[in-house]
Amino acid sequence: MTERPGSSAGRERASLPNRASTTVRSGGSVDGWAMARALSLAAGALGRTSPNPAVGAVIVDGSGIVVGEGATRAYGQAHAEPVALAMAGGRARDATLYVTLEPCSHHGRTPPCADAVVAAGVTRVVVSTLDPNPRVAGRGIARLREAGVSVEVGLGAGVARTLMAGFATWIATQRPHVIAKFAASLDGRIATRTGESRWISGPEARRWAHGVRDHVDAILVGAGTVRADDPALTSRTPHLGQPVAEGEEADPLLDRVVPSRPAVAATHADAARQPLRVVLDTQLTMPLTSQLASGRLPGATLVVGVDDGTADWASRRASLARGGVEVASVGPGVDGRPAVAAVLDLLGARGVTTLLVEGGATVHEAFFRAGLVDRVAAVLAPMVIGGGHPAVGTAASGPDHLSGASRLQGRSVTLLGEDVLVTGWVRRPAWLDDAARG
Ligand code: AOF
Ligand code: ZN
Repeated sequence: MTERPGSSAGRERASLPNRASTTVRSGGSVDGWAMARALSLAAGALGRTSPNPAVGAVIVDGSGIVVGEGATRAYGQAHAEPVALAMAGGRARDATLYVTLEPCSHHGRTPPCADAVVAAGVTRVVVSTLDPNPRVAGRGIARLREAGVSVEVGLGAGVARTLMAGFATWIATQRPHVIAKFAASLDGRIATRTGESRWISGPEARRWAHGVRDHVDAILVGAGTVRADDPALTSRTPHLGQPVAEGEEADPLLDRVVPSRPAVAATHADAARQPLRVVLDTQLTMPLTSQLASGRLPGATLVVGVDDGTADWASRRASLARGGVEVASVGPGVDGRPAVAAVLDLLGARGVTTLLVEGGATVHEAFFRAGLVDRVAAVLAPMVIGGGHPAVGTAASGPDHLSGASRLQGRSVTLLGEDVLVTGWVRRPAWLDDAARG
């Protein structure tokens, strides 16, 4: 199954309004645009389903009419298929289901989707990718085939897997997928020597950054960043870019593919959710007057320190707790700060599948040094500061040799206004490149 290059007709269809019974007009393969729509729905649910993967499903009847569609709901609630099947009702009989992940075969928090698909009389299922969850891993497809349903696997697999990189990492390691993000000058600085940082990147890049926050599960910064910038770490610009068009690459890190939320938000009880905010603060010395400690922000804040057993630490913990901040302790790393691997274990146990690390330099360095960065998103602004604070580490830290540098694979370069966004993988999950099986 191949994906055709995006056409204007494909784009138009892929952005059809979120309602059933939309007639296919002309040209293009039904498979192509229907799966593009399913991928758009999946992308729209990112950040609202964890630790469940965000999946999209579209049901098309024999005359090419969309009779149902849906995306995974919040964790513990419906998977994508039952949402689409409920919309289709009796019109699912003899129809084709397009779904970005293999329908599940297990009794989890919800009954097996594969059984619901069979019971509804769907006769053909087009799946982007198998489920990396070992409880499913091909069994959903086997179950469909045993029931006489025709199943094809692989359409849109690259896109679907990129959208599910966080889930795949979490299911394999019980830790989140880590994206290190920073905005720097061309000489790699995030502030002048006096600490001035507003603004190095332009409005488009800042808007993009809010869009990324909207589909990660958690954002992490160090206490130094809280002191220097007093950030809110909320997502305030959820509407970015275009829906996924037929044949187009979709990537949650790239502006143009983050779909507008409204069509999907209507299906989500927690549409207004915010990512978990995480602060690494060894001694809990972040200001109680900071926005993050104020208790006035939507969503939750978690401060992770290293409990030294002193009454001081306990009393600072109590002060933070009074502002509605949760405090956790993990063991120290070599530098006495919270061991970042332990932080990932803690977040993974809370169902965080994708973590956006926003700095500052010490925190970034800790994640790079521990080899725990999966992906980098660097915004480079067309200016040279000529000194000041580096984005990662210090002039005195870091590897002795370039062989110790984190080189990026699978790079993408995108213009964001006057700035350049460079993304790439430091550790590319093997799952992304597995040949689609089926
Ligand atoms: C699907 N469709 O939309 C999603 C699936 O605990 P449960 O019942 O919610 O099951 C969670 C698992 O189901 C999850 O780990 C993944 O394997 C699969 N997710 N499956 O058929 C969906 N989100
Ligand atoms: Zn399911």
